[in-house]
Order: sequence, then C-alpha cells, then structure tokens
Amino acid sequence: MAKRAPTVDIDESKVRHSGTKKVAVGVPAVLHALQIANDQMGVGRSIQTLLRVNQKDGFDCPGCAWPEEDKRHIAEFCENGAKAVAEEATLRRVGADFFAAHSLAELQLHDDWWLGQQGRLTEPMILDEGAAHYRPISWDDALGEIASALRALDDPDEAVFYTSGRTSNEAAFLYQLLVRGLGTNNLPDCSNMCHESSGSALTETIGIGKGTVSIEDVHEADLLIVAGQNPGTNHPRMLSALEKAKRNGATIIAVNPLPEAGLMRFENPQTVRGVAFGGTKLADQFVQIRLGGDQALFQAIGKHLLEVESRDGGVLDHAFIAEHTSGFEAYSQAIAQTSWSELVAATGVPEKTLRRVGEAVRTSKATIVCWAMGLTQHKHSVAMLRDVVNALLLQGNIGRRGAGLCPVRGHSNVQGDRTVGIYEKPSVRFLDALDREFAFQAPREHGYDTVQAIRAMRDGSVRFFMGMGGNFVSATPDTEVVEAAMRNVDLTVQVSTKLNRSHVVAGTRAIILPTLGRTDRDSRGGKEQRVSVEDSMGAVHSSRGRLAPPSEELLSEVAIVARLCALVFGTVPESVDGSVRPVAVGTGIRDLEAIDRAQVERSPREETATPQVPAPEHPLNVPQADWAALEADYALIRAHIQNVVPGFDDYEKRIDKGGTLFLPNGPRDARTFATVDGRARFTVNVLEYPRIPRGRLLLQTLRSHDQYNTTIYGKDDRYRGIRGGRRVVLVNAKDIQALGFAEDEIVDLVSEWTGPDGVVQERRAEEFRVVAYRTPRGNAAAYYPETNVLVPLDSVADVSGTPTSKSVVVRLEHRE
Ligand SMILES: Nc1nc2c(c(=O)[nH]1)N[C@H]1C(S)=C(S)[C@@H](COP(=O)(O)OP(=O)(O)OC[C@H]3O[C@@H](n4cnc5c(=O)[nH]c(N)nc54)[C@H](O)[C@@H]3O)O[C@H]1N2
Ligand SMILES: Nc1nc2c(c(=O)[nH]1)N[C@H]1C(S)=C(S)[C@@H](COP(=O)(O)OP(=O)(O)OC[C@H]3O[C@@H](n4cnc5c(=O)[nH]c(N)nc54)[C@H](O)[C@@H]3O)O[C@H]1N2
Ligand SMILES: [Mo]
Repeated sequence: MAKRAPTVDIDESKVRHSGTKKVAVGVPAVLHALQIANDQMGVGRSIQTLLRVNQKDGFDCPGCAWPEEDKRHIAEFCENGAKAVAEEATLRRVGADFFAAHSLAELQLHDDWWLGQQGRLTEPMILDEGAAHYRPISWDDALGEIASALRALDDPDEAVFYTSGRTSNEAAFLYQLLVRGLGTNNLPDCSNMCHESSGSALTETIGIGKGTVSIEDVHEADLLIVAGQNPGTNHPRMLSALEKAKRNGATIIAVNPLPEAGLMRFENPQTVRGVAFGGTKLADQFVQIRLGGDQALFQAIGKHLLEVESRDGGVLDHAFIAEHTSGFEAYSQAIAQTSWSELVAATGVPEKTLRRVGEAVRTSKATIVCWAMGLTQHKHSVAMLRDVVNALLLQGNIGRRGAGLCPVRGHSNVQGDRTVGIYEKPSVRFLDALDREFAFQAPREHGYDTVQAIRAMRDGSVRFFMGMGGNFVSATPDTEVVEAAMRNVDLTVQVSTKLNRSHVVAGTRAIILPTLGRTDRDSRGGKEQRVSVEDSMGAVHSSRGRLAPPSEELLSEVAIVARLCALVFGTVPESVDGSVRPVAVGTGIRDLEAIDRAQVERSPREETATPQVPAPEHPLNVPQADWAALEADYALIRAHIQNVVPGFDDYEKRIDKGGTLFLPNGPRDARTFATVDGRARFTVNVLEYPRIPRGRLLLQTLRSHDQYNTTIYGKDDRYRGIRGGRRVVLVNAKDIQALGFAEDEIVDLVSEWTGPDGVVQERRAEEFRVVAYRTPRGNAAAYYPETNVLVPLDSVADVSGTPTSKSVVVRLEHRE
C-alpha cells in the first residue's frame, strides 16, 4: 500500500503557536480573504465574483448553510466564504497534461492541500486496470463505461452512490431517481457523518428532522445557547446575526471545551462600529464543558427549571405541555432522580455554574439552542439532543417568536439534498409519490449509510461506487480501512470540481467526471440555467453562477445524471400518444435477462444476503421521463420536485427574481408535531458521558480556520494562534506535564478502542506537535482529516450511526 500522504508536504519545524485570539473577523480577516482570492483568481475576477455571493441575482455561497438576511449587504461574504469561492473560481487547471505528467503513485504521496491547490478539473479522465496514469476519455465513452458497469451488476445493491452537500436540489433529485430506478436505496451522504444525530433526535421528538427557527427568530431571541459550534470559523455570517440579537438585548451563552474566538468577541467588518470600536462582546457566559458533557448540561437545565417550579411555580408553560406534548411526567421523575454530583462530574462544570445557566434559561422569555458538530459526533449524541429538546419543551420554547431549535448545517445544500430524496432510509410517503410521478416502483428496502457502505465495500459486496461531489476517502473515518475498501471496488466514479484524494485512492478502474460549481455559468439547451438550494432554516432560493466555466468541456451535475438516466433507462423521444416510454431493449439492471440470471444462478453471496429487492411488476420497471428535456430545462425538474415533495407549490414562481420559498415547518408554523402520537415528545434518556481511562486523553477532531472539510486552504489556524502546520495536538498544559511530555515535543497519537469482540484495537497517527492549550483536563483536539486514521469505523453514535469524531480515546507516545 502507498505511504500515507500527510507527513510528506509538511515541514514541522515551521509550526508556530502563540496565544489564542480573543476577537474574530474584523479587517485582517477581510484582507486575508482578498489576498487568497487574488492569488487564485486575479483582482478583476475576484471583485466580480465576490460581489455576487449571496446577492439576489447571484449565486449561493458554497461555504456554509447559514441563511442570508433579507436585506443583503453590498458584499454579503465572509472571509471563509470568500476562500470557498476563490477555491472554486481559481484560474489554475488540471487537464490531460497534468495527469500525463503525474502518475497515480506520485499523486498518492501528496496531501489534500497539495491536490486541491492544483486547480479545477477540466476533462473526463479514466484510469484503466493496472494503468500508471489516468488518460483522457470522451464524455460519451465515459458515461457509456459507467452505464455498462451498472448493467453488469448482478444486483443493484452492489452499487453505492454517495452525495456531498453542495449538490443542487435539481441534480440531487435526478440522482436519487437514477439510483432508485436502478433498484437500490444505497444513497449514503455527508449528512451521515454530520447532522444525522440531529435528524434522528428531532424526527422522533418533534416530527421533523430540521430546526424550528427562522433568521428573525435568532434576531429576536432573549437567550441564545451556542453549544458545540465554532461559528467564527465555520459560519462567520452567523456572527452578524448574533450581534444583532445582542443589540436587541439577547444574552448569549457559549458552551464549548475551547474558548473559540468567534464566540467571545466579534468585529463586524461591515459596520463602522465593528471596525472602529473593537467589536461586540458576544458571549456573556462561557461554559467550558468537557467533551461529551452536554447531555448532562441540558439535564441540569431541566432539573433546575423543575426544582424552581416545584418551589416557587411560574416556570413551566403548563398550557403548552398539556396541549402539545406527551411524556412530561416520566421525564420530570427521571430528572428528579439524577444527582447534581453526577451532572457536575459529567460536565466538569461546578454546580453553581450549571445553576447559573439554568437561571438564564428560567428568566429568558424566548430561548434558542444552536449547535453543530460538537453535539452530533458522540456515541450518545441522539440522547444528548433529545435532552436539548426536553429542556426547551418545558417552557414552550418551540413554535413561538425568538425561540426554538437551531441545528446549524454544514454544507450549503446538505439540507436540500435530504429534502429532495438523498437518504438511505426514505419514507414510504416519499417513495409512493416518486412511483406515481415516474410510473415505476422504487425499492422499499433501506440502503447503506456511509459507515455501512464502507463495511460493504471492505467485505467485497460492492462493485460500483459513485461520488456526487465530496471526498469520500478523506472525509470518512478509519482512513486505512477506507482506502483498502475503495481499492476493493471494480469501478469508482467521482463527479468533482477539484482534484482530491478520492481520485488517487480509487477502484480497480476509476473515472473522473469534471463538473460545474456554483460560481460557473451553466448554459444548457441554449439558455442559462439556474439551480436552487435550501439553507439551514428551510428557505429555498435560486442560485446562478456568472463566471465563464474553466472549460467548455464541463457538464453540469444535472447534465451528467440526466445522460446517465437516458443511457441506463432509455427513452424514445415521443411515442404514439405523445408520452414518453422506455425503450424495450436491454435497459438497466432490471431487464428480464438479468432478473432471470439472478434467479437461476444464485451466487453464494446472494444466499446469505438479506431478501432480494422484490421483482418488479413488469420487466421494464424504470422511471419514465424525457431525460433530454430535463437536461435542457431545469425548470422541468423543479416541476417534478413540486409534484413529489410537499411544500414546493409554485416552486418556479416563488424562487423567481431572488424570491424565497419557505418550506412548511409544522413545529415552527403551527405547533403541529408529526410524531407517533402527534405531540412533541418528552423523552427519558439515561445520562451518558465519556469515561477517560487513566493516562489517556479524549480527542476531538475538528476544523482549522484555513480549511473547508477536506479542502485545505492553508496551514494556519489564526484564531487559535497556530501557524505553519496542521499536525498539532492541543492538550491542557497540566496534562502535558502529568503524562510526562514536553510542550513542542513531536509525538504519535495512538487511539485505543474496544471492539465488539472485547479486543482492544489500536490505530496510529504519526508525528504531531504537542501544543499547550486551554482545553479541559483530559481533553485534546487535533485537525480532521489528518486524524481520521484514528477514528474506528465501528465507533458510531447510537441510533444515527454517525462516526464519533469528537470522542476518540488516545494516548500520546514519545517517538524513538
Ligand atoms: N470555513 C469552513 N466553514 C465550514 C466548514 C469548514 O470546514 N470550513 N465545514 C462545514 C461543515 S460540513 C460543517 S458540518 C460545519 C461544522 O461546523 P462546527 O461544528 O463548528 O465544526 P468543528 O470544527 O467540527 O467544530 C466543532 C466545535 O464544537 C466544539 N466541541 C467539540 N466537542 C464538543 C462537545 O462535546 N461539547 C461541546 N459543547 N462542544 C464541543 C469544538 O471545540 C468546536 O468549537 O461547518 C461548515 N462550514
Ligand atoms: N474526523 C472527522 N471526520 C469528519 C468530520 C469531522 O468533524 N471530523 N466532519 C464530517 C462532516 S460534518 C462532513 S459534512 C464530511 C464532509 O465530507 P465531504 O462532503 O465528502 O467532503 P468535502 O471535503 O466537503 O468535499 C470536497 C470535494 O468536493 C468536490 N466539490 C466541491 N464543490 C463541488 C460541486 O459543486 N460539485 C461537485 N460535484 N463536487 C464538488 C471537490 O472535488 C472537493 O475536493 O466530513 C465528515 N468527516
Ligand atoms: Mo458537515
């Protein structure tokens, strides 16, 4: 196996660290962003591009899913949004010459930073079996290869189709249709590693897997708890909203193991006040919690509210509880039995402080809880988030102004992708609607999520992998296992804008399909197309790129999927009655021949496998549509979405002229809860928190300020005072000493995890510099994706299956 890349490009002697910054954003941030933009795009293109971000006639920022304010500023961009845009709008190119000059073996030695720096992909490439280099291939041939690989499968479940969250609603909807038309629900996505725990907890308790607040609610909240989130880096535009809330009198409590700069103080570069007066103090209270202690914190809030209620009364919203909820009695009894000493042990926070938070909640007229990965990537994340819901339900903090649940999404359209069907466990209601719309029968059996897909690839039951964006190899846990799993697949296909590790650690054969990004002009069918996206608060709007694409050769994601559908399902342009019909020859996996073959010669794998997809009612059980027409006019795809997904009425009209379509949200709009009993549900959750074995540390893997997930912009983490390198591990100074290490020492990180068989497994990440940092005792932090090698594939959250990226037991080891 090739050497693991990351150590190669990094000169550890250059790493520097200084004090943590106390203020986020401000003028230096804007200058830094402009410098990166100019490097990648030149001055003219930078200004043209950056002025169009998140404007009503512009494109949706590919940076994050935080919503736009209705009254947009001239330049509604933030430093990290500008970096995301520059990364995509770069003038550097990766074409056939590049691949001729660099062998696969050589490319494997580079890290994600170097690969990303090479520029935009410009033409389809294929890696033949055993070849040393990718070679160019025409679009027709590339798509033909993919279609025949799909046809050659014995069972559609041998194929896996991953999606990252930048894909537009239109492309995502067609993509899931392709996959379901083939006969599988194997649609893992980045959400499985991201907010899946939020979706699981919220669907069960309030009947919708999304948050319940609008941007106006944030502005009007009386109290905002921001837990497990670093908005200064990952959602910088959220700081403006927090600042506004603050000016309206809100209190902000930051709950985090780390004193993140963005939460402490914010200089808004778009106001004089921000630039000239040292910014706004954001957090009124910083609760330095231990990793994984948040379930205890929210139980403590509940406990405090219930105690004051029984002593003085006037705390709970009895009318709301009676009318809209169930399970209150059981919850309040269970909470009464939890001891303060255990809540203190779990959080590492004194009872006095826990009560202070409880008091802030009690006296608040409207409370919002915002959270991100710090709350979703633990073993007990779903229970933790159910307890967040419990705490808010007590005072009726759902479905009224300034109050509610606010999971802050990551990728700019990750929420929209789910809405339009990217989900391995689709609802029957969705599938029924899809069946009706496209006159076929979608499979009902659930598919693989991300971790299950990796297991199946590892075990040899997957022969085809396709990634619609993203960087599966670097983003997923247990890097060595994933690399081997990927190499175990016959054909891997990546639809991508930029080169990444998933192109160089690939299947026996591999295809790269370069595609348009958000900033690129998308001309199809003789006119400029727009796409649409949904932000973190359920608001859908259009996005239209204006820049000349990096190459005339590029196809949009929509065009790629539409052409695959046409190849695999086949269509005749028009039949006698004018409607579209499938061609009656060898189309798709499910033609008669394949079904017969599967029934006659059962392979050993099939005998042990779970029940087969039910045989289709007619031999050509494929979705029926005029694929060429959909490719030529994306509005036709939106018309289909409108017919299948509730809430998209008048889709086209409502997103016109910069308009916004607000998707219905029962809990927020009308306090209706589509749960098993039609009520918001209090739940009883046994208190859990990580126990750290002696001499070990609990490691969280997180983002630096200079990265977008696996895309590394640079080697600095300005707000945390780290410069020039990413292989650092942040440890409390007292732990460094107690464990017998020295500051700046280069160590190995070794993770220890007890597998289901009771055997302790070890995984190693080499050469990390020890940096003394203000993290709680026993807790450490290091960057993802360098540390993904430490996260065991089978260490996942209960219920949601999310890898436990914020909870990895490690020991430090001296080198030599
Ligand atoms: N510039 C930029 N923007 C991005 C991204 C990016 O990589 N770069 N990624 C996008 C994506 S996909 C996502 S999902 C979001 C991610 O946004 P975040 O969730 O903010 O990202 P992380 O860096 O994982 O940060 C986790 C935060 O939670 C804290 N934390 C960790 N464990 C715990 C815990 O147990 N309890 C509490 N209370 N806090 C904890 C960490 O100290 C850190 O502040 O950002 C999106 N936006
Ligand atoms: N240890 C650890 N692991 C984690 C996390 C963590 O906190 N810790 N976070 C998890 C989270 S929250 C997430 S969301 C995942 C992210 O996982 P992914 O979404 O798979 O990863 P990204 O790095 O965002 O993907 C970047 C690639 O997407 C491609 N791309 C960019 N824009 C476009 C586009 O418009 N179209 C297409 N087709 N391709 C495009 C580019 O080629 C680029 O190289 O990682 C997860 N992994
Ligand atoms: Mo994410």
